[in-house]
Amino acid sequence: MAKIKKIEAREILASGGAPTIEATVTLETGIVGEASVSYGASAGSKEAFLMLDGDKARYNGKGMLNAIENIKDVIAPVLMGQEGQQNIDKLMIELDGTENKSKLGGNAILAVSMAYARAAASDAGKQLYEYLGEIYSLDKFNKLPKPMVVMIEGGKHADQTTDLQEYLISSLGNRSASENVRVQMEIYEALKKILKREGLSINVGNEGAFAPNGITSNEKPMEYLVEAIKNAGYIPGVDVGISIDAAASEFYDLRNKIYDLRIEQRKLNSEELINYYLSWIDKYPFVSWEDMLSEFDWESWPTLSNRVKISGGNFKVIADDLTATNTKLLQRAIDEKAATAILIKLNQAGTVTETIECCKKARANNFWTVVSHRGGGESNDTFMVDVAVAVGSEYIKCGPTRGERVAKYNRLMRIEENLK
Ligand code: 2PG
Ligand code: MG
Repeated sequence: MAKIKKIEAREILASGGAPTIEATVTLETGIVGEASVSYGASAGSKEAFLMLDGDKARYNGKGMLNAIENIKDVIAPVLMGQEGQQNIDKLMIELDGTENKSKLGGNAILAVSMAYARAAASDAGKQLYEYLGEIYSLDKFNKLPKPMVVMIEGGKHADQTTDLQEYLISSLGNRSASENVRVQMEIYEALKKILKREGLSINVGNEGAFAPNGITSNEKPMEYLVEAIKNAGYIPGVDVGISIDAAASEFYDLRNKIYDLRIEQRKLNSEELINYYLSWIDKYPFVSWEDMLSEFDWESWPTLSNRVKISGGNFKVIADDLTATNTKLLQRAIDEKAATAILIKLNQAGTVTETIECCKKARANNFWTVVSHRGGGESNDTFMVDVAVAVGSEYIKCGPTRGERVAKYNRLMRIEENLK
């Protein structure tokens, strides 16, 4: 029996130096589960509500004491003596009663949901990914997710770099998880040498990827990545490929329906932007393109997906801000053929159950899932890796360095060892 006896919550620091919520759930058996929530820098508008205090006298308004109070005063009394992940999540969703968890805060609800999952998993003597697989009746996985590693970052994750937010290396082939991680890190080192040679700084951004300023075009980083792959002794398109996350909502001027590519001093409409992207297709071994268009430009997404296909682009079009780990939005993307893959972030959904349900729907419709870290406020928690393993995700997306990022790859390698 995994009945809840006690729920505690507190502020701890996330990667950006502002607080996040850590929750501790104690079961009647005395078993304890702890978890902390991550949140983004370039968050989409459809995500579960991130409740911040807004009190400028504390952490510039970014405190989370109000959300924590909701856990202690509103959520905890209702959950006492309750058990079962789906039941716990449902009770919190009902208690909140809003579409986007704005009453209690998605951060409050998710912290409890994740901490309960940890407690229940250890109560059952199971690894978290095993527990998730069992309670959500997921198919047994036969492969581990591959790393999709942010190598160069710009946009909102850095200062004065590219307009596009992320340039990533995605593992290909049949290497083990630990070998994939090794290959990625060797490419990261090779990239460092190239950037130094080019006179660019090797400082890192929010996600531990290089964030050199002074890059003159949005295409340049892809040239560096291809060179880095080769210099490290690997074959582009065979051992690893390239992914991009444009995070295009961030440079979309909603009023004028124009994309503003600042470093190239170009303002493009949707059609022009798509043509600009398509000119890259034959030059680079792409694995995926994420959020290449704004979440407020839905009608252009099917055009992009279709034009990628007819241009011979054999890679995935990933929706992130567009779908926000929300099954209704995912359904719309499926119906309208707006994308072919979905980024999965626990805090976009706001409960473990909704996150997994979204992954299941994606899988049932042949969409890839890519479980992702967050930019601005990543916690040290590795829960996302267990989700990725449990749902048989194709990739996990995470930065290459900084403690909160390497923790994810370390968890993946430990899981691989467990499975041997
Ligand atoms: C993204 C994420 C993670 P953020 O857009 O995919 O890289 O960024 O968490 O800032 O939204
Ligand atoms: Mg994204």
